[in-house]
Formats: sequence, structure tokens, C-alpha cells
Amino acid sequence: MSGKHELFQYPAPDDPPDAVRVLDENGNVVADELLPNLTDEEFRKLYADMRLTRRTDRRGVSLQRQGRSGTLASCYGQEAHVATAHALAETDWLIPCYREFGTMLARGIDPKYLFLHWMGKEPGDHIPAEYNTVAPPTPIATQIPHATGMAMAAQLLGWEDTAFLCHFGDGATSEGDFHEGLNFAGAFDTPSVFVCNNNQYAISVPFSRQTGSATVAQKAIAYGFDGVYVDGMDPLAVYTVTEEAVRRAKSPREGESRQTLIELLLYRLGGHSTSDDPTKYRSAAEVEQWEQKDPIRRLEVFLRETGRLDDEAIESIENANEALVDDAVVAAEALHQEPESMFEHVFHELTPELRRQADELAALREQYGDEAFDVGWRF
Ligand SMILES: Cc1ncc(C[n+]2csc(CCOP(=O)(O)OP(=O)(O)O)c2C)c(N)n1
Repeated sequence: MSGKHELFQYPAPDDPPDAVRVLDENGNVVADELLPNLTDEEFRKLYADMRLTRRTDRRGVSLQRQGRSGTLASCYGQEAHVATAHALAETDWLIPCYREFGTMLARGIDPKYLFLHWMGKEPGDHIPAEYNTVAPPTPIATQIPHATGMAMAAQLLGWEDTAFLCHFGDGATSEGDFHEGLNFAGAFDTPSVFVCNNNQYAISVPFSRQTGSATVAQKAIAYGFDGVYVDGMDPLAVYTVTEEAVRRAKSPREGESRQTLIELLLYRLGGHSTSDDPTKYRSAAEVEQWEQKDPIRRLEVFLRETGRLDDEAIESIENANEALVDDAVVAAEALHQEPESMFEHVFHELTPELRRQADELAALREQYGDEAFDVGWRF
């Protein structure tokens, strides 16, 4: 940074500000006034959903390693993002990216859908309509203009009380879609909450090569709304900030913007995907330092010390999560998928090129039989 901002009209920070934080790394409350107003049951549910997210994630990686599933983007270490879903009403919309699947679990979506998706089985992308959740994309940032468009459509339909929360990574902020989506949201005053999960790498590209600005959050000012920089390893800070952003999206007070850009400063403890070797671009010392900030442990200490959680409750959460994930794996593996299904549900009518490919596939099946297609996931 040049440090010459005084010459210009709009100051931008040279360094990131202090991130909003409720719990420190040892689970101590450092901002009483920001503690979420949740019941004991709601606090435990947040913890349970974060544990479910980690279990689902670990099982997904294990299945891939055994050749029983395709690649996936792990959110190991990023589980505090789950709190954003807890801050939504059921009627609000969630537009996650591939790494924020913990939000989907928190909304009650069966982990079976995630396993199906990672196994490349088409029904994994058919999230039942009652969850108001869009299936996550693989291209980065494409969901951002979709989320803004949905929010604008809701306004046109006269839905007064619905917020649209969209997740993406720091790498996505280099895509045109990010700028188009946020610019349109500010210009058309849509009820939008944008959440950037800044895990500090876009695959192997560090944040310092992603942008010249000190934070992603400060980019909000250019679109005419507010940005907030948050400790993304602190689930309670994530909850409090998101709840406020959702409230503003629905009914901003005088002087508040309807839209918010939330930057969660966090870290993925695993690889970018199961095909990635993060030791090539990160040091063991760096990873170890972030392991100390584990969001699940942080919340667990707080809940135990405030009498909201004990060994017995944790055991029952773990047993329930284990049964749910086990059943989901069985259901996902049992689902037989016809190869032709890859051509369904994209276009109302197949394009000539896709028609040609579908015909070729049918001819190959005819010629070689189904065993030729039963390659499993041997990579
Ligand atoms: C449009 C597009 N360009 C490139 C890629 C290849 N790609 C996959 S993940 C990734 C980096 C994403 O980083 P970030 O947005 O920070 O999200 P993260 O994976 O760290 O959660 C890239 C460039 C892609 N999926 N889509």
C-alpha cells in the first residue's frame, strides 16, 4: 500500500481493521454486547450443526480416498460459516458455493444430497424446494449475479420480508460476476447479504495476489453499501453480524444500507479439494497456528463453561450425527444412476450438439454393454 490516501477524497485503510469478535480463541467472551440472543437449545443446535458439518466433510474425503466418491471441496476448519444459516429465517434464501455446504446441513437438508452431488449423481443437485436453497455451483462467482437477480425478482413479486444470502470465496472477488452482482444489488437496492469466506487462498493463490485492497469488506463502499470484517473462526461473531445484515436487508433503518458485504476471515485446514496438495504452498507452522483457532473447540469451551453443554449432550449429538451420516452414505450409494441422466434438466430441449452426444452415448452402451460404463471412482 502506498500510504498516500490523504491526497484523495475517499480514504481506504492500508491495513485490515480489527475483526469483529465475540469469543477469543479460548472460548472467552470478549464482547458481551455482541453475544447472540439465542436460547440454550439454539446454541446447542449451532454446535451440533457444526459437528455434523465436520463429520459429513470427513466422511466425504474418506469415501473419495476409498474410490467410492468423486472429488469434493472440504470445509474442514471453516465450520463457523454454518452460523450464517442459523441467522436466516426459513423463508429467506440461501445461495451457497461448493465449500459452504454446512449451511445446507444447518437448514435441515439431508447429507445424502451432498454425497450424491460428490458422487456425480444428478439428484444430488435437486434440493427439495421447501429449503429455499440453491444447489452449489462449481464455477466460481456465477452464483453472485444469480443471487442478486433472485433478490430483485422477489422485490418485483412484492415479497416484503425475504433476504437472499450468498456465499463465495476470496478468489471469486476477482471475477467480473462479483462486481456485476454487487453493483446491481447496490444500484437496485436488493435485499442482499454477500458473505465472502476469505480462507486466504484461491487454490494456491494467496490473498496478497488476489487484490490490492487491505480487505474484501472495504470494497462494499464502492457499491454504495456497508462492509464488515469478521473473525470467521468465531461462530458467535459470524452469527451476530449475519443476523444484523439480514435485519437490514429486510428493513434498514435511517442511514443503514440494505445490502451488506460480510468478510469472514478464516482458514481451510484441509486441501482446496481432494486433488490438491496444500503442503506445496503453505507451511506446517501456518496450519498449526490456525488449528489453535478451531471454531468448534472455541464454541464448545464457551458452551461448557456457561453450563449449556456437557459430555452427555455431546455424546448424544455425536451419536445422532453419526447415524444421520451413515444412513446418508447408504442411501447415496444405493441410488442407481442412468448415464443419460447427465443430459436431463439443463435445457428444456437438448441442443443439437447435446443430442448428438446423447445418441453417441446410447450407441456405445448398445455396442459395449453397461460394464464398460461401470468404472467406479478409481482415482
Ligand atoms: C469461472 C471459474 N474459473 C476458474 C475456476 C477454477 N477454480 C476452481 S476453485 C478456484 C479458486 C477459488 O477460490 P475462492 O473463491 O477463494 O474459494 P475457495 O475455493 O477458497 O473456497 C478456481 C480458480 C472455476 N471453478 N470457475
